[in-house]
Amino acid sequence: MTDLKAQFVTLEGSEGAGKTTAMHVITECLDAWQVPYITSREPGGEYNAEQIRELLLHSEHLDAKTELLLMFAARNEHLVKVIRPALAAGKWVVSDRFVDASYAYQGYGRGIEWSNIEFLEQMIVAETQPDLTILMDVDTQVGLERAANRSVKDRIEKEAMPFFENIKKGYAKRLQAEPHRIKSIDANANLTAVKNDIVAVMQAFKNGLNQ
Ligand code: Z5A
Repeated sequence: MTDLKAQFVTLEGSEGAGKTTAMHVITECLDAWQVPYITSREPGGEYNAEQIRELLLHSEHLDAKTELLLMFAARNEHLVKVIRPALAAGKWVVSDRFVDASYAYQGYGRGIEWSNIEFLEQMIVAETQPDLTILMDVDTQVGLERAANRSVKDRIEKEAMPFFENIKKGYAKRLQAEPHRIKSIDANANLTAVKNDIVAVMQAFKNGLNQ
């Protein structure tokens, strides 16, 4: 077991970006480093938050502001009951999506003002910011073609192309604002190339911790 301080790692990307594969690669790195960790996801990752996820993904209609507030309500449960206790116990946390998704989806996708999301971020996330975010950057058309193979689409996945183009712009804005934390991977590439890129990002991150 290595003595690396527990880190908070998040995974982001638009529809069909390949986050499932990315999650496997990240946990393989953590296994190899012999660090304790948990994996989780948003919306969800905790009992109440999973109930909210059901509402978010399977309700017939939700107003955009309701959607935003529910994302942050779920996030608060996730933070208070899972993320902060794990980090305090010395475990790394790897979350499939976190607050950047709210800026991309509710901000750019739904058109909610950035300042409203910032307000909620200060209130709910506060100092529990990710140390590293891996952004799976896929062309919208490629991502949608990959995701088209899914048998059942949830409420958000049913959105049309322009919505997902806006998501991509939202993530690009986050990347531009925080290039030290967010590392973008070309998720259009073949699986081997994507895996190698993720391992390289993880290794560089670990090297930075050792300095
Ligand atoms: N949401 C939000 O609006 N606001 C928020 O604050 C948060 C979330 C936190 C649920 O998320 C929804 O909540 C999500 C955003 C919103 N809605 N959407 N859209 P989720 O993470 O549970 O659902 P998801 O975005 O649909 O992700 P996913 O299905 O878990 O992962 P993915 O990246 O979209 O896809 P994948 O399953 O990893 O890969 C798709 C397919 O492509 C699969 O068959 C793979 O084998 C294939 N694939 C993957 N990589 C490659 C490469 N490199 N080459 C070829 N084929 C590949």
